Amino acid sequence: MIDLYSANTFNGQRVSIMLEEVGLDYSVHRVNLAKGEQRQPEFLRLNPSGRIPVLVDHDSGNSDPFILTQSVAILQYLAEKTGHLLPASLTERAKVYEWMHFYAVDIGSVIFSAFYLQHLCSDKQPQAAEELRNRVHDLYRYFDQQLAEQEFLAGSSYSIADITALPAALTQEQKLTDYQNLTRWLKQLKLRPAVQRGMLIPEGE
Ligand SMILES: N[C@@H](CCC(=O)N[C@@H](CS)C(=O)NCC(=O)O)C(=O)O
Repeated sequence: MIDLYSANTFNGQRVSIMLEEVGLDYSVHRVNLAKGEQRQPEFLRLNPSGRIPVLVDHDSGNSDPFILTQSVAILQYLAEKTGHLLPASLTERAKVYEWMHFYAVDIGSVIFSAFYLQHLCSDKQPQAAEELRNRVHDLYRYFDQQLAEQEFLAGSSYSIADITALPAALTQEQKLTDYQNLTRWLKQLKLRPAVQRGMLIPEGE
């Protein structure tokens, strides 16, 4: 059995899409970020950095429940645990990791920095936030080029690289229409039942 502590954000949705794709049994615990539940002592015992998502695997083979944070590491763990959504060959897997890191580091962290500058920091800097959002938009060009040559981000198979990129790109869909291949990929992936379910988990936020 798996416990997922999550909220309706890109990082949380990655993991819920993955759990829906691989079909493992799991329970969802919604963490209300607006109410600061991520800073409560019981949550900090799971993740001292006070952030979702957190996965607790009671069937890892270890004697204690196995606690894992960082959405991309969780996707990798679940792919290895189940044998799904990660290619068998070393070089094909390496391409999956290349696109996962491109997205999570170069795009995901910049999206967060823009949000921080616009909404969270005490001296708000909307112009700097806008520049970062433009940078993100430019970086999507490389995803578009990649998807012109192959069906999925890291090759001919759907993988955890696609799941890493999907939630944030889906919410930006209307702004990405000049990227035709990315748009084709988004339309294709949002038809997947596991993606549709995962994007709505946890309910209520
Ligand atoms: N790199 C981490 C980022 C986790 C993260 O920033 N989570 C956010 C929600 S998307 C959070 O819990 N923020 C709460 C806070 O900072 O108080 C991951 O991929 O899991």
